[in-house]
Amino acid sequence: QHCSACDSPKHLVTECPQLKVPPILNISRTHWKKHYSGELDRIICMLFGTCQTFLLEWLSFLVENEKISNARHKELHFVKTRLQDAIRKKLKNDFRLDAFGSSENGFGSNKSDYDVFFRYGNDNYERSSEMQIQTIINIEQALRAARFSRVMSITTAKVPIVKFAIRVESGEIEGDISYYNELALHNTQLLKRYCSWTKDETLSKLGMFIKKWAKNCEIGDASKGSLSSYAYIILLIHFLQRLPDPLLPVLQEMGEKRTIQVDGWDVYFCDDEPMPSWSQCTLSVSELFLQFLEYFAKFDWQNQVVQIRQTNKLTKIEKGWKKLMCIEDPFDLDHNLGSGISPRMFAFIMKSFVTSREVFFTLKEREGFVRSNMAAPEKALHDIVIADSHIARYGHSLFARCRASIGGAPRDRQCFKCGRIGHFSDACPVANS
Ligand code: UPU
Ligand code: MG
Ligand code: ZN
Repeated sequence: QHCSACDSPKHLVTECPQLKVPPILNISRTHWKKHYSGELDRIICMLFGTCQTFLLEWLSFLVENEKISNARHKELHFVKTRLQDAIRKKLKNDFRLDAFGSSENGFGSNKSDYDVFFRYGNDNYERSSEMQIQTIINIEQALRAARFSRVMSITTAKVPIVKFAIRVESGEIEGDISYYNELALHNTQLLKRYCSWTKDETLSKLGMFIKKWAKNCEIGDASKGSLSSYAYIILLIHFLQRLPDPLLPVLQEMGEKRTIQVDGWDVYFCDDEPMPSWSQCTLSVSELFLQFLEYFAKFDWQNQVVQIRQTNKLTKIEKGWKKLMCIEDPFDLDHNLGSGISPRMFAFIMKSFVTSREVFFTLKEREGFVRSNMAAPEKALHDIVIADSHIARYGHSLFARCRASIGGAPRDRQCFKCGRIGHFSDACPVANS
């Protein structure tokens, strides 16, 4: 009798301590809401960069998640030009580059990577997998020759990419180039449109906070066996669509529905300007964050699929999906964003939801911090700076508490040299490049 999850001879998989998820405690929301939700709101806003922006530069050593700035957009544009120049030297054919992902979808920060999609100008170009890989290798050589740093192609992934880095004034920008990845352009536009449906950038704020929270808990990196940040955004949109007072509509069901085919999938969604005051939801960002954690801690993963394309529920039986976590891509309906999750990782992700919910719910008053003084406009600037740096530090200490109570993520499937999944250390492309 061996445990099929951790290989221990001492118990069966049903008893495996690594697969145990702690129980979900009942916590009174009223007390928390009255006394502490305002502080968490401030932490979330601050990471986003909308509180006291004139102070943020000074605080940037504490706050590193500001939403993408115009200066950053200019730098990204410069990188795109450099990429174009480099590739043009190597490839004879006409081509174009389009940015997608976090730099365009409303969930990007000044630290996000830069995702670029390469295609030949002639759209009828052959797209066989050999052709794809050859193109990726050509791009890799072009970037090496142009002295981009850390250039490396990953041709074994579902979507082959070339990774690169480049120095710019503000530091270093990392990026990925993929080939014929047109659906990603459409899901980028869909996410961006969802962002425009919430007031005060609520969706962007929450999404960026959740991405940061997931990275902090080591559950936000698909290359290391957990979920991509894109998957967390899909979880978030799903949750906001299903609140008693929904914060978001289901855009793929709205408007003058018609079919728009891309790569064999329907990429239609209602792209109209959002209706002001469409939502009746009055929950604050901190309440939404905690309910998000609770929703997925209690989610019926055994039977249900998380999806954002229809109001009706979707079951795993209907899809014929059997994985532990089923998260459907909004357009590529064959793509389960949770397909790479092992039983151990699943348990670890669930534990992160349950435990973080408790950490954030038991927000305690910070030492030496007087809440009533916070917003008073007559308060000296000096005091506001102190209060803001306290808030930022407090946010960090909460994240540290989450990490400490969850423990480290399972690493059993990872290469011990680079920490990624999909190969073992003797075949590590990072160590051998
Ligand atoms: O469409 C997807 N599906 C995914 O499962 C993951 C990502 N994406 C798109 O790539 C989506 O538009 C997202 O906002 C964007 C950026 O994702 P990121 O920063 O994780 O970079 C990805 C990279 C490393 O996984 O490979 C993408 O550049 C590319 N990738 C895809 O484009 C990976 C998986 C994939 N599609 O399905
Ligand atoms: Mg990205
Ligand atoms: Zn490796």
